Amino acid sequence: MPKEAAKTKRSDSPFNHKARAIEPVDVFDPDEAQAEYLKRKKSQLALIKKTDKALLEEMLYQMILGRIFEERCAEVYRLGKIGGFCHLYIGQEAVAVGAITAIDKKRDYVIVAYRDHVQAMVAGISPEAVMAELYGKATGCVKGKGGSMHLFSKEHGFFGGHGIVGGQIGVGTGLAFAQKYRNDGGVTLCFFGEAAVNQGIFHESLNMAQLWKLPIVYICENNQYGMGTSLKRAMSLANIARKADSYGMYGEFVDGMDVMAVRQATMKAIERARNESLPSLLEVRCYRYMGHSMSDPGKYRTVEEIKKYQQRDPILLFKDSLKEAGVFDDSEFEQIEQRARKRVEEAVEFAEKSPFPSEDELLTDVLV
Ligand SMILES: Cc1ncc(C[n+]2csc(CCOP(=O)(O)OP(=O)(O)O)c2C)c(N)n1
Ligand SMILES: [Mg+2]
Repeated sequence: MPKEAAKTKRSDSPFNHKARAIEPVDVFDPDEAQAEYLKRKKSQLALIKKTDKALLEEMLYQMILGRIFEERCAEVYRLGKIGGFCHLYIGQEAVAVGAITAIDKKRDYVIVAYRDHVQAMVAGISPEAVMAELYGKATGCVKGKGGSMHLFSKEHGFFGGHGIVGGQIGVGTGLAFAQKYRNDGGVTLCFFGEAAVNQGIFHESLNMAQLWKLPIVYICENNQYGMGTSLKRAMSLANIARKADSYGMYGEFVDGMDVMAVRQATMKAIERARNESLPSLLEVRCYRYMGHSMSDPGKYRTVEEIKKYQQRDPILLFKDSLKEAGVFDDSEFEQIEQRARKRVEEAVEFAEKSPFPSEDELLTDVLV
């Protein structure tokens, strides 16, 4: 061994993992939920005051519609109306609504994972077409052949609904490449869960996107859990926003319980993508209330933990702030909720009454 190397102390060595390991960041402390709620309300109020009332109403409506739609999905799933897997989004509504209301629907794209019902509706696919798709009916947005995990609509720039964890990160990067190649001014929002960040595709895609300056916003919905594994047990560096540094990319942490904060951060990232052709990574920290899918017994966390997050519920927080800002009164809230409830019932009725695809449709639009 050369003399120089022999002199190097073990703790100085770049190969000594103990010396170099970065401590995982304890990303959530449920006990701080209430303090966070009050802090959030203050900053949310400031953004609400700068936002148009019609847009605020649309955002609240979409969040409530998403919540009621998903609660109804759980009911009809248990009645055996929906086959296959079904992953609910309850608790995460502020992410889809905050981010997708920031896009230009005429030219931007959205691509997501399998927890996709609410994102699809905010992107413009009707609740009827989504519910019918879950029922496997011919009137669904994919003619009943995609089901819950594979919602899709070219007309709405909604490119799935993907069941392979992280698969959509590569496809989304390709969509942004196409937008840049065509120079059409479009931007892609690419959503994925925090468990997808450990996949190679995340790192390969971010590297390319920064290198080729692609107009994409990577939105990591960090709901803290994969199927049943908590982030803290599975990721060496749990501060996902910082991973953007590895690629020289802009990275930011966003509170996913705050719809206005999500919208604000997404608007800025879209601007960066559209005007400077630069990608961004947003780590949006949120929480899912339901199991991973409808068949999850949920043994990996406590009821108390869920209840603590529900104190910071994104819909409650938004309603509280809107009320305090004097935007809506109780009767207006009631009307918005009734409108959403009615629409969900219409969607269920539509799905119930719709026919299943006919036999001659069996092999059309199917790629194997
Ligand atoms: C490549 C791949 N590996 C494993 C699975 C099985 N699987 C389905 S969902 C999931 C967890 C993903 O969690 P996350 O990305 O955090 O999204 P979330 O479900 O929390 O929205 C796993 C491991 C899969 N579908 N694809
Ligand atoms: Mg997750």
